[in-house]
Amino acid sequence: MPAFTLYGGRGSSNTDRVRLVLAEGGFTDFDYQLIDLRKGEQKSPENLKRHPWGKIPSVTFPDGFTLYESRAICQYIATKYSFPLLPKEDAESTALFNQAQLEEILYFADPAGKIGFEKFAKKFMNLPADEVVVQSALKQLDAFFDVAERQLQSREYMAGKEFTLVDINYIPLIQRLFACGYGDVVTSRKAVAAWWTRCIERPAIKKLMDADREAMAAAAAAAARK
Ligand SMILES: N[C@@H](CCC(=O)N[C@@H](CS)C(=O)NCC(=O)O)C(=O)O
Repeated sequence: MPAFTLYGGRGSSNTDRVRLVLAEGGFTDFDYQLIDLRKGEQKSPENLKRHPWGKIPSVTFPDGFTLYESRAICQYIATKYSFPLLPKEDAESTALFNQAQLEEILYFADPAGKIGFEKFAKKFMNLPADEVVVQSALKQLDAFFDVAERQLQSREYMAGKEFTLVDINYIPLIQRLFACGYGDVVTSRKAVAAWWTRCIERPAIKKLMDADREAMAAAAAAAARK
């Protein structure tokens, strides 16, 4: 029996966050169940039992333990299976890690998520992007990456010298920014661009991102043939 089941979906950046942590940890002993967002399966009674907000991802363990919220799932899995993605146990390392986690959630995820929704997700719903929302989110992202640029001039990764979960937390939404044509918020800043390259050149991350890119291209080609 697999160690747990991950309920997630294609194109879901929050699911990808968990998949990236599992890939980086080299962990394959899990079952992956796809929830189809376009069919609204996330709002089904079964999924609501796992995730009271009717979203993905969530994980369930054979003993019934269930968890949602991608960052909480990532942290739990990294702790449970001892992935080297968490800070050292001293108070200062833990505090800096928590600080970096909060910066990602409070200053980055909202504007980046808005661009992902307006420019990426809405395409699949045949809805037009709200350009006012996009422009305002881009301004916030520029301000965020200006700060990140200064920080990354004196550290290799978001929480310090080591690659951690916090760096992975950024990857799916930055991928969406590139997919939507806004990769220059990263590539135009020297230290941020170097950090991004360090992250995506990690073999396990690269392998998963390449596989996802190929799968997306194949799905787009199949849809175009219909
Ligand atoms: N904060 C949550 C966000 C979860 C979330 O918004 N998931 C999206 C997919 S990426 C979803 O399920 N959307 C469908 C819906 O809200 O109905 C997390 O990090 O897991």
